Amino acid sequence: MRIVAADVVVTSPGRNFVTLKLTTDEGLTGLGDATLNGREQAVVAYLREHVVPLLLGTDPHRIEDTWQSLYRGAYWRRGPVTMAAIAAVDVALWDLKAKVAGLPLYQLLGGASRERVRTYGHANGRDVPELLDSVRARRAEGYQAVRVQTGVPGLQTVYGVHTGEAIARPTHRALPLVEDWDTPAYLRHLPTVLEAVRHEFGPELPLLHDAHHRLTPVQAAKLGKDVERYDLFWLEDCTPAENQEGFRTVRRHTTTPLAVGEVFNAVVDYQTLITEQLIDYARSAVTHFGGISPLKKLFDFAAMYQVKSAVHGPEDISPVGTAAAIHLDLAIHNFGIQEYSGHTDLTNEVFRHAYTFTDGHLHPGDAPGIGVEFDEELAAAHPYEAAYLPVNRLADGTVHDW
Ligand code: KDG
Ligand code: MG
Repeated sequence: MRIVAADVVVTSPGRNFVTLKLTTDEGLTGLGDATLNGREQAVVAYLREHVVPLLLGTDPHRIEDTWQSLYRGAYWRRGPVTMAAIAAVDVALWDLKAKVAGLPLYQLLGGASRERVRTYGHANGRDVPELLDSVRARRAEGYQAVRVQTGVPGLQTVYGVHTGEAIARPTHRALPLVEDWDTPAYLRHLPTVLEAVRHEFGPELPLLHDAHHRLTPVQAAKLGKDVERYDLFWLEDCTPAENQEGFRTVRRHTTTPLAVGEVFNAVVDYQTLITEQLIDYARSAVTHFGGISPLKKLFDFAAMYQVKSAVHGPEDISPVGTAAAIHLDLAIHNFGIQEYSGHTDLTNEVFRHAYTFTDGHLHPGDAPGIGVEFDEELAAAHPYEAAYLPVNRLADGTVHDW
């Protein structure tokens, strides 16, 4: 079997998604997600100009060899654009291999290690009453674990809070939305929010919170300590993790569980964090980490240190990337939780998928491959729209981590 076509399609059924479709001489197709929020066209060019010519005529069964040749053969290592492009190829090849076998992908990854995959959903509000309503709404949808984000008094727009032009949804306009940030105000406010949520919903509901890379290690350590009594399932991205050693300070001071990794794209990014057991959950996405092959290796490595999986699953991962994650989640032993925001009805029409969401849990379904069909005609009716993620500034105008 040979690859005879490799098409890269950008569609925007509400937001942009980049999809790679590989076709074989036997007429089989495999899909991969290459969406890099706010930088989509860079991955499109990387795939079309540099990767597709290398794939045509090759044997799609040679997944590891293809991965290694795209990674090592480029000489230039890592980076989100490269790794999103390689991820799309890797997932499309796994999709093809599983279709040839006539099996859902999780069967090729070792088979099911559980019946279904626990998820968490996103609750948010500009203030506490709005947040409490949002938690109620997520619970009514079936979620059994909830991430809570609120506005901060004195700030106009804060990460994770829908204010019309919402969270990780890029705004379709020429320049990024500018948000504001004040770390001391946030550190004072968050414990009062968690107090209100625990008071309303009791001690059992698993609660998560995302600090979105905004704190220094010592600020993160203080926050972790201050919120210990609210028993978070995790505190996410409490400090920028390129400085892996920074987590030593956080870990030394708090028993609040820590989750990190959505902006990482290689196993080595986690080396200190995992070998020193500085985190509890590894949060990379199939789509940004080079695909299923390296993410499986990461989780096997993490398992030796009792670190669990928590695959990144916001709206900006397409249903193709989501499906790939659910197959992996079902198969690995050290599964922790899966982030799941769901997609709009239109997105789910463009990407018809076999995975299902019931009682806060996902199942990949038993269709051969990853179980996603791409409606290219509908995709073409919703072309690319230029979009940026927001940027963050302090009161004096200094750019801060978003
Ligand atoms: O594109 C950026 C988003 O994927 C990110 O901001 C979402 O932090 C995020 C999360 O935890 O889902
Ligand atoms: Mg996050």
